Amino acid sequence: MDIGSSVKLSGISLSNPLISGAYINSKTLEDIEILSKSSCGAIVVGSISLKPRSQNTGHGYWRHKERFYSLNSYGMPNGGMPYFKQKLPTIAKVAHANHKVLIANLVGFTPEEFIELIKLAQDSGVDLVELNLSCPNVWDDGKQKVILSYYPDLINELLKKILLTKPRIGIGLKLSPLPPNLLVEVSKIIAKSKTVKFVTATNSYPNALTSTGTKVEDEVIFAGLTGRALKPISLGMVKQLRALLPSSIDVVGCGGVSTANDVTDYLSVGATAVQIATALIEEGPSIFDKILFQGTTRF
Ligand code: RRO
Repeated sequence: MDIGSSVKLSGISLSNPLISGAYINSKTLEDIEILSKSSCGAIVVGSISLKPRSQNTGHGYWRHKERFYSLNSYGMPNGGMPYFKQKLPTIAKVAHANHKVLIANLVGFTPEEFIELIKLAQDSGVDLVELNLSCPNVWDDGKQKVILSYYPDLINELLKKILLTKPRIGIGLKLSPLPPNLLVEVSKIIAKSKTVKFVTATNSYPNALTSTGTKVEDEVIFAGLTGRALKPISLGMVKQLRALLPSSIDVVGCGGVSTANDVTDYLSVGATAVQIATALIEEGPSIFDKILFQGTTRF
């Protein structure tokens, strides 16, 4: 399997199937300038929320000493509408000048907030949006914000409201790791929504702890699990989604990708492309060159 060839994601050509996923260094114009110089096919900017958010206190990121997994609890720090209204058009221009597709990862706390953010992306020259239905680390006053992926009725309501606005931009959903029954239910909603062009599986597994603790501060105890340990779960979800969704909806693999073999694993179960995030933290943007030039030991 050739992982260096162009692919079409929701009708848009990527020079290769490697996408830099939303992570801690994909939130500013300067971050995107750096990622634009890498050899990925597309860049995700975000997560972007309506209001600016600062990082949860504490380190935000922990790695297992043998790198079996990582944990994060950043809490979605980003400049919000004030920053992105000004910078997103330039971010899109920078990505396009470097032949990268630009995907904006958006987080609303109500359907109306999602709709406002979709409009911002549309008006700023972004190519696709990815609605983040899966951020595990947002806590206000000690209470965790709802992780939409686990609430099919709320997803249904959100997609119906978005459809009424007749969005011009292709819309994707980034999901949490889901158990099989919920996955079937959510897939049915996505399949009949007429709103969704791609699904990314998966974001981090919520509310993880290590034996040494992941305590950030008293009210923020848990973190999202990513990296190698997540890959079998995300890979299984991609295969299930590919069987559950119509072929008009693409599936993007995400979880534990750091080698060419990881990429072929996802593509071989039906992913159109893959996102890389934890390995970007660990290895930096040269990860894309490493993957593209190392070749695979299978297929
Ligand atoms: O910022 C975060 O803590 C975060 C986000 Br928005 C997300 O979607 N997934 C994640 O693991 N961390």
